[in-house]
Amino acid sequence: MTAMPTAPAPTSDLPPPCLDEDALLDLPDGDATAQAAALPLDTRFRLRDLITPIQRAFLDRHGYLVFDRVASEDEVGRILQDMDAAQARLLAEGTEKVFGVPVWFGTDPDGQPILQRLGFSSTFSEFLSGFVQHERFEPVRRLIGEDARIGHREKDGVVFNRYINTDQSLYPGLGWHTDSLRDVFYNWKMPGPMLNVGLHFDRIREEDGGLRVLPGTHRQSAFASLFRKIHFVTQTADRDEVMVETWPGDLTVHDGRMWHRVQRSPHVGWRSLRRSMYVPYVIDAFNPKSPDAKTPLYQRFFDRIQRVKKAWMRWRADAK
Ligand SMILES: O=C(O)CCC(=O)C(=O)O
Ligand SMILES: [Fe+2]
Repeated sequence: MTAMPTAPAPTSDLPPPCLDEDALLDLPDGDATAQAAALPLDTRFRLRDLITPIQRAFLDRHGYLVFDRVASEDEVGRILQDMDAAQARLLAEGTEKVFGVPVWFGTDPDGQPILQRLGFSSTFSEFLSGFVQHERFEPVRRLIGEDARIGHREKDGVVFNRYINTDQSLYPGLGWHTDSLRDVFYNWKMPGPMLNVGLHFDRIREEDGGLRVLPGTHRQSAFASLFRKIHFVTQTADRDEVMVETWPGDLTVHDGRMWHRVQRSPHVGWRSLRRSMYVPYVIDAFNPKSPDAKTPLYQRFFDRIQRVKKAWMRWRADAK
């Protein structure tokens, strides 16, 4: 049996250099807007003590930012190790929901259960909990709001994802969606501005599938943000989509109103593994979930779909 790879494969290919902003830190807004507009869509930025005028302008214009390897190789390895431990604990305890949010298990290439989506993951790892609160992320937190905090026990908490392409993967990719739809379901109000912060654990090239975004769609009408595509159903590539190539430890910030998807890997088995983690920054009144929290309606709906999918895949595998 092949052991699940905990640490990412060593990367011999280094990312292209980040944008050199040393001489551009005091740009007036108008100049920053013009410079950001002229940058290629795959520009990689360096996370500094402050979000720079160009970074702000790029985010305003396109709806996302990619920060070069904010987590070290050791940190990436340690978080992945703790998520393996969380998987073992969830399996041993037979846990199906954490704070009311369903935990998704698929089947790995060796026929073993594999954790594919875990909400509130920072409550399973002291290291992860400390890591997401590290001071290097202060500029990101303040970009969201002076009073923003990490919702370890709010919304879905820190969400850890594993995508894998196998016969019985519950989660090989993710169709087009905006994250604001979730807020519509949580609060019953139209999507307002919100930023989502993701950490990426694997080297993902264009040909490996991975994150695709539709730049500028965060500025669309609320109607387009709900109906431009069919949420989580439409999978087809869009002419204007941009592939977000990642190296382990990269951080992305994206506007929750922007359309994005995760393209399924064309590889199968462990080679297709892709791991990401999303950190919720919250500005609303403190509203932590209790261990016996009710499962939100939309999650019950998705969970039902996932269960049917799992039963169908099992039936198909047995029929072979
Ligand atoms: O895995 C990713 O990078 C994206 C995940 C995502 O879009 C989501 O969970 O809403
Ligand atoms: Fe998303």
